[in-house]
Amino acid sequence: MSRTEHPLVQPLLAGDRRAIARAITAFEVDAPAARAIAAAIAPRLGRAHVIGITGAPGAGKSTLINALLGELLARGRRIGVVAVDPSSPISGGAVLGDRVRMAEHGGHENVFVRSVASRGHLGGLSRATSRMVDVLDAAGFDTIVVETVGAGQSEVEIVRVADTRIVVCPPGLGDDIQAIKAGILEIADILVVNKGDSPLAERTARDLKDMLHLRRHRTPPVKVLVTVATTGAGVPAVVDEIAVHRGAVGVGTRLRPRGEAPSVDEAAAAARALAAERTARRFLPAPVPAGAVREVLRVGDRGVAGGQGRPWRVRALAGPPLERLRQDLAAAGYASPSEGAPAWLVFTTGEALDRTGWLDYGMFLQRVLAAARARGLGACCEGALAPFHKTVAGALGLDPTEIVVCALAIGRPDPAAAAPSAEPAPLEQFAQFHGFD
Ligand SMILES: Nc1nc2c(ncn2[C@@H]2O[C@H](COP(=O)(O)OP(=O)(O)OP(=O)(O)O)[C@@H](O)[C@H]2O)c(=O)[nH]1
Ligand SMILES: [Mg+2]
Repeated sequence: MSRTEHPLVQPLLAGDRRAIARAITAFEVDAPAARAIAAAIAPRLGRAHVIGITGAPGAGKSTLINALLGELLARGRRIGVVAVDPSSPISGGAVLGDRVRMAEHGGHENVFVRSVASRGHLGGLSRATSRMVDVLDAAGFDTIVVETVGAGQSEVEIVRVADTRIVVCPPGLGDDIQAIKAGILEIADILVVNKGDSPLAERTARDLKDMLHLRRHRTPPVKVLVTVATTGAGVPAVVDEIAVHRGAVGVGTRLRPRGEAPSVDEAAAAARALAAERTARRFLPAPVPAGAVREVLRVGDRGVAGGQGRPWRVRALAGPPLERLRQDLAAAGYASPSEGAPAWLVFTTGEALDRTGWLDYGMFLQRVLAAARARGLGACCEGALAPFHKTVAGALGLDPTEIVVCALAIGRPDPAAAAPSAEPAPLEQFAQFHGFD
């Protein structure tokens, strides 16, 4: 590999606008230079706070961003904007529209606005957007705003890229709200009802607040704010709330291993993860953050009926303690079905379990598995560990009453080595139906 740095890198890091624009274009068209630039700026990333703004077409996202720019500039920020244009034939004018709507501050030396088409990214829009955010981050913008239309894939992208997600809702009647609820409401860290000058706005805000009650508790709690983007009314409160959220979650979400990203909608993600269940056989060396393990175990433990005891004990191992256990097990003749996992969860029980106890234990394990997968972690069940009880007990200093159940090897799965999914059995083999039509 050449050691010469790409000529765009230094000017880009110095904030040169032409260099920024050219680097973004390189990522947009996936030019050969993109890789070299990405590698050179990688160590400089993670300082910017990324705000994702999504919502229905015409909700006023671009107008709101323009108003936010004014407020953020007044607070001394340097802001980069990436507006993803769906580039459908219908909204073919959107790029121009965005430019006009953000033109007020677009020329300010502390603002850089770039519209990008959502089509034609060889490496995928999500990656391209993420890289454009990287360019702006490396160039020293402390706040980066990404606008996408809330339809299909784009909200997923915003979840990955943004530290703080704002969903902009137009005022509407009940049915519109239901449509919002079905999709993008779940991802919001802050909900903004824009077009507050409409008589329906307050009502919409109330409906949204009611809906939030049905949702899982979030920290910080999701606020519903009303704005008139065209006049700037309510915008300072949005910027205040953005600061609160930033304080709670920090910056650089897109750069963290997926396991550490804030969970979006735990239940839905867990369900999807279950459906995509594959056993991981080999793992990448990336460590699993302790916070991710804690959350996975908390999710697993949830759903226990009130008052019920917990038959499970878990030892989470990484680094040298895990290495020692592995060595002891290998010496005792244990052949692990997994390779290179950066963490193990060793499950034990301190009780003689009856049938109900084992059912509970199995369901607990399944929840842990689903939670791990929902966080982008792969898992491999070390189901044959029980006969090596003595070795494990010795290595971990288990209580004399404790019995080894199994272990889960977890980590970032090596995609090249996933176990083939099991052939689905014909339903008749295990299920009978009685009394159906
Ligand atoms: N009355 C009123 N009109 C607004 C407000 N905010 C935006 N608009 C208008 O709504 C229209 C759409 O605004 P945009 O900012 O382009 O909306 P958008 O969500 O970015 O639209 P797309 O990017 O095409 O999805 C424009 O005509 C704006 O002037 C507001 O608070 N009140
Ligand atoms: Mg727009």
